[in-house]
Amino acid sequence: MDLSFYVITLEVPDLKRSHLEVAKAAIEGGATVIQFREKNKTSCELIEMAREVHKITQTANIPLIINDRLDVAQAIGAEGVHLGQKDMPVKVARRILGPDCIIGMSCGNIEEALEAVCDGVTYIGVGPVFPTSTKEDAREPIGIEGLIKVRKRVSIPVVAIGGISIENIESVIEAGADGVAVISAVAFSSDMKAASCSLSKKIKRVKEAKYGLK
Ligand code: TZP
Ligand code: MG
Repeated sequence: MDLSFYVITLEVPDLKRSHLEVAKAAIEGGATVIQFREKNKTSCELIEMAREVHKITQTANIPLIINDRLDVAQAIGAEGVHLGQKDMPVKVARRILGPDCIIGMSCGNIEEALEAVCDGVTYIGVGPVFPTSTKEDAREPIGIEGLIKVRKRVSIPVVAIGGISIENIESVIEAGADGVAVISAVAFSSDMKAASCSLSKKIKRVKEAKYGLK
């Protein structure tokens, strides 16, 4: 599983952008995983929308992760779920979803990260690293130093999130993040595919320089 360029979908009505359009452009631009994140729709609507997004992630052969909603993930056969600190406990989710399902968890400090690892998550989302206005109830940014501290203590994949853009993405990879999750850097950009392309190329370039990967 390649978590390096993790794009989270957002509907942007002002720009007439749907989850599907964001996901499509992100995939065309090199996203390696898509998270469907929607907090204001009925279950019926969520299932319908997530199913459409799943069709294109399946064609692209990349995982689809559903934010918060295990039931929606199960209903459409998504590859994973992403849970927050106040969502269903990871152990319960793991019992329901089984050993092969991807389970991610948002963590903002070392304690949360260690607990998530103990509980059997597949990866942790660490942040917000930088200030973000996309998540209303986001906690204080932990900065690159906070990210490095968590990175040093866990050996499972770390996906950095929060305020990541083309300007600061290099510092996040240099800090040891396996992947980078973005919302606004794609969904609010003037050209979503071009923005995704630039981000994914930069991730590859910095990783190759750091780890010597091809
Ligand atoms: N969790 C922590 S920060 C954040 C989430 C969902 C929002 C990330 O959005 P952006 O626009 O990439 O800062
Ligand atoms: Mg959540």
